Amino acid sequence: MATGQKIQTTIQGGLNGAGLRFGIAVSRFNSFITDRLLAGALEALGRANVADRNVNVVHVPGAFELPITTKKMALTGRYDAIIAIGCVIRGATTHYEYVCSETSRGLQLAQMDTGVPILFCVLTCETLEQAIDRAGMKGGNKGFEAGLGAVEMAGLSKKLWQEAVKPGARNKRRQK
Ligand code: INI
Repeated sequence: MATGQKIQTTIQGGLNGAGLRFGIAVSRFNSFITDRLLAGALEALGRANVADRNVNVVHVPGAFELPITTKKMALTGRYDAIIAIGCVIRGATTHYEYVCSETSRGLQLAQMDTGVPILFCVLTCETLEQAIDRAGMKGGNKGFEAGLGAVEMAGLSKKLWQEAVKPGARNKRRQK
């Protein structure tokens, strides 16, 4: 725009999680990987000033159980964002496809139904090596990325909610 006029408002979440509350649901299946993703997520939350007392970790058997668990967690109203951690690795049968598709579909439904952001930190890998790479090796740690994403989405959701309840509230406060 060459008009010199400011015609847009940018709204985004920050990376300071002080005062925000987080839930993490983590699957025991492939725990060699999910333990590392959990450690990465907790490290990210800590670096973002999230207090330990504001983080609850819930353990589930496998990725397939993440949707119902995160939905129940979201419905408590205690969390500003939730991280779903799992690791699905292709096996000899089609079981992998069912677990992957229902887990991703279920997590999307859970966040859409509840309005609470649910971060998708479920690795869907062809091999164990691919999973290891994404749990702290060559591919970084997807748990850490999900932790930062959760802080951003928690903050963004709060801002959008405030905006919906009281349009213009954020801008008025900023002008003071
Ligand atoms: N669960 C996983 O989290 N990862 C997998 O790789 C996996 N595979 O391959 O079977 C898996 N299966 C278990 C599933 O998530 C449920 O816990 C189980 O079917 C009981 O509902």
